[in-house]
Amino acid sequence: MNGPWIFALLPALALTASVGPGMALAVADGPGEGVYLSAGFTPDPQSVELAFEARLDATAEISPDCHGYISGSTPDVAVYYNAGSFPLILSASSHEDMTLVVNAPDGAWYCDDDSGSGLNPSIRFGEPQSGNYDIWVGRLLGPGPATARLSISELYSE
Ligand SMILES: [Ca+2]
Repeated sequence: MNGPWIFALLPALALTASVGPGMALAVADGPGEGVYLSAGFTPDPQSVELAFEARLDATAEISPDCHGYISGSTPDVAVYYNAGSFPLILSASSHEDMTLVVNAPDGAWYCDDDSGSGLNPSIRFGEPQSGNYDIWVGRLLGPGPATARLSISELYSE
């Protein structure tokens, strides 16, 4: 299920997570952002405003279960999460129909289209693992410029 570019990128992502923000090691297809969060973080939610060019078809590149066009091989936001007893809820909002694509610490892909409010994507990890969550927001309608607010929370979904 993994696209070839994912295999090529994994070592760079792991290194990036350990050194914090700065995606210079990764493919230059977006600014990327590294975030470290520990269970019980405040403020909650953590919001990240994203502006990106939707280019890669997640259905073709990642999994038939995934939808939307993502920016590229570099995640929009890479969250290193130190888990506790809370759930981890990743969601996004936009003026248009968006999706979420997440590669979780277990190595699996988690994708969603409309599980949040309205057409917002939302993915809830009930018993999240500690580790790196690579997160992309996808534009459902196709390639093109997009803006979205990504929300990282233990309490709320967009
Ligand atoms: Ca959606």
